[in-house]
Amino acid sequence: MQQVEVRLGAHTVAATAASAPEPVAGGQVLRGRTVTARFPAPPRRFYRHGWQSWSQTRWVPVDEAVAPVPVPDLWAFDDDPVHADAAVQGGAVVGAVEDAGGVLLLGALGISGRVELTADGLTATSDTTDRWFVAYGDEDDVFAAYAQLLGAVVGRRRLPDQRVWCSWYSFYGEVTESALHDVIDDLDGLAFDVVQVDDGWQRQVGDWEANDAFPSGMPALARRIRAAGFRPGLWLAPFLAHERSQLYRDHPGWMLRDANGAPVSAGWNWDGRVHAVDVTHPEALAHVVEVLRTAVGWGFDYLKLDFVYAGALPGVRHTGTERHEAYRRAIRAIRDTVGDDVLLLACGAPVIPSLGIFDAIRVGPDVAEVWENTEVTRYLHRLAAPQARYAVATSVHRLWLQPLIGTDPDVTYFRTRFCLLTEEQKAVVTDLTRVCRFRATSDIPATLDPHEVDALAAYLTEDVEIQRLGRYRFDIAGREVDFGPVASAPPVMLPAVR
Ligand code: 9PG
Repeated sequence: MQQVEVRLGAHTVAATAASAPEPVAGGQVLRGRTVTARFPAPPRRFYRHGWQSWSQTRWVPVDEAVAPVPVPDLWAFDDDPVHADAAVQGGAVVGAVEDAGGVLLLGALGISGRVELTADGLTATSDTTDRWFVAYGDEDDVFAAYAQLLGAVVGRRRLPDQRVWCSWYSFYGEVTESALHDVIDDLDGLAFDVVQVDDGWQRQVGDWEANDAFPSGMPALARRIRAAGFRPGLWLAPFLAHERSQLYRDHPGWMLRDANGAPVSAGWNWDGRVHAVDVTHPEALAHVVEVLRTAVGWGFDYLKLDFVYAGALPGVRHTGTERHEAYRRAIRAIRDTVGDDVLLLACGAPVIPSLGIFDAIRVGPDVAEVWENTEVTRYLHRLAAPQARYAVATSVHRLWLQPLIGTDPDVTYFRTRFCLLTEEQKAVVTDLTRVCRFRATSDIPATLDPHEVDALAAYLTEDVEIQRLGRYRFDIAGREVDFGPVASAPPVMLPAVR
């Protein structure tokens, strides 16, 4: 390691790296498994980039206390469990600080790494790369330059605007074939591209066959969706095995294990423990790939692959491959199998390792029919739990990814029935879906009032021009929209209960 001076525009930043910095477009490249960049000026806020889709991502005041991820064993989906107890602010792959004059960004030119806020600078470490981009200047410029270089390393896939009807936020786990038949009829005349069947169709998480609520089977449902003029979409969580699944019972040897040989917990959901498939096990990966080949064979060509962080959890792997590399090889195998024409949407996904392979990614936690779930935020510190406010806040902070991948902010609502969001709150979520260029809802026309059906129909066909005016401000078809009050407000939390 050596002390180096890094010229960044008119500024010079002191850094430590393995060798002299190399100039690139918009900044410099530092080399080393660990590098640091010292603050050019006293920092005010730290850009904390969450590990996976649902992990909180925002500008954190530098003096804000670090809230630990609560009970990572149960809620493995909140952030990277490896850093659940970190004592300092940190984020995955990229980090930045804002001072009075600009933004200092330090980001891996690779798929994994951690950037932490230390007393006098940003410190970055990675197991998969020794190349880091460092830049200082205007926020948009430094993030755009990073996205450009990152895309050259990990790839990019551009996605046309999407208009998706998704079953989850109306039916949740109670979805049935006959209910979907009614919805498909009801969607007639609405300009959706995709009708996506979410969680609830499968026998068990891990057993990807139609359950008794889908007596005609999945190929028939895909045909029905397509006959109605929509692209058939399907939800799967291919890297999970529920403790009550056949997969888990039949193939204990395919599960990711901890150092003591016990199956790793991938969280608690569906009324039980879920485990992670070791995607480096050749038979396990062959099985996962076969599941996806089958789904495509049924006629679904829009696949929402959920809870895929399970492929990158820490643990003892069959091959010993680094966890993010293991994840990436598995999703690459999936892409190679389904081909380029199947639209792959990542959800609950490690963000940067998904670039270049997925077409789109969920960029925030789930929305919900409530603005804030105070029990889970205030008492459990779970900003990744479903609630509209933090879904908006995290998604807004991920827009710099747009040149690399489609950004899915989750669904919006037009309905007043079965929804506790105010008109203003629904408008914020709806505007976010416009900015993200990913318009989705679970609303069922039959449960909407006539003026709500009209609003939905207009939303699906509108062609709005969007211009970014600032970190949180946008011009949406001539209207100025400011997400700042929602996105920059600190989370409302009490001391954690652990
Ligand atoms: C299906 C859902 C939907 C949704 C996904 C994902 O923290 N949690 O307990 C938690 C539960 C569900 C969840 C995310 C987090 O939702 O984002 O769109 O597909 O799975 O089960």
